[in-house]
Amino acid sequence: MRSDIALITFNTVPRVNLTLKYERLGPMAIENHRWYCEHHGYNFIDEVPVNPDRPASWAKVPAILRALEDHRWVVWADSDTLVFNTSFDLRNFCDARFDVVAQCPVAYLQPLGWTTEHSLEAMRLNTGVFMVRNSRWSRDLLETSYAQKQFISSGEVWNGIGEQEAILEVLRQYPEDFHRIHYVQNLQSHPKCRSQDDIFVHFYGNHARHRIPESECLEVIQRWEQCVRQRRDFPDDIARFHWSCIQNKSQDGHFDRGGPERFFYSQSEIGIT
Ligand SMILES: [Mn+2]
Repeated sequence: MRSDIALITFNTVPRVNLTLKYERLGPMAIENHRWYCEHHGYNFIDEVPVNPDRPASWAKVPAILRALEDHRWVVWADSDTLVFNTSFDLRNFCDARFDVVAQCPVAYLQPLGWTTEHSLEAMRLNTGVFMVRNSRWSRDLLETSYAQKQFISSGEVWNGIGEQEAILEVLRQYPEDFHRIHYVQNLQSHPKCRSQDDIFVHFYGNHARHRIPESECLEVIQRWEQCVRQRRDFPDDIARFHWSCIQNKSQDGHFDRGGPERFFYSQSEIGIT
């Protein structure tokens, strides 16, 4: 099938796998995105070569470059995102005056208490979901970012640092190019702040503190999986679902990245007391 747009989503279960995120949410996201692509006629790519010398998150950069060889626009969506607003056609965002389409960082982060200045300084581009036009500038951005080897982290558990920091660093060096990024309002949102029109919801983060018994997490996740299979709207317990995906299976606290407040939730939002 030929298409002007490709959407890429790649999931891999890490060798040291401490949460349900990549084993359960990842495959759900692949199925959900595949169906979204069929619905709108986008090419769907879910096989991506991984360079064993870097954390898997880096694989998005060469994968996008490869897909740009035969598409006018390439959409990247992480395997921790789900499409909620399936009727929205991403072609509405394809505007040749811009090279990158991204969620407006201020709209994304303000509900979480971030100031405008801090949002723009710290997260001018969130690479969880973004769109790239096939242009010389975009290819240069991706190639230069991939060469920023100082952002390659090591350690058996990924610390969340990687390709986004590399891309942000390159962007910071060329402020005169900021206008090439087209900020839109509803491309992706934090689960806590989702509005009706938001297309992707990003269930970001991992290694949250163990707070919900695993049997309860599995019950929540199974209900959500069923909605993906049956193409139904997702349930209302979005924060509890998020937590069920990102919390550590074990209580030992070895890779504990924090409790609910660290992820902008209250205890009651994730259904604990
Ligand atoms: Mn993500």
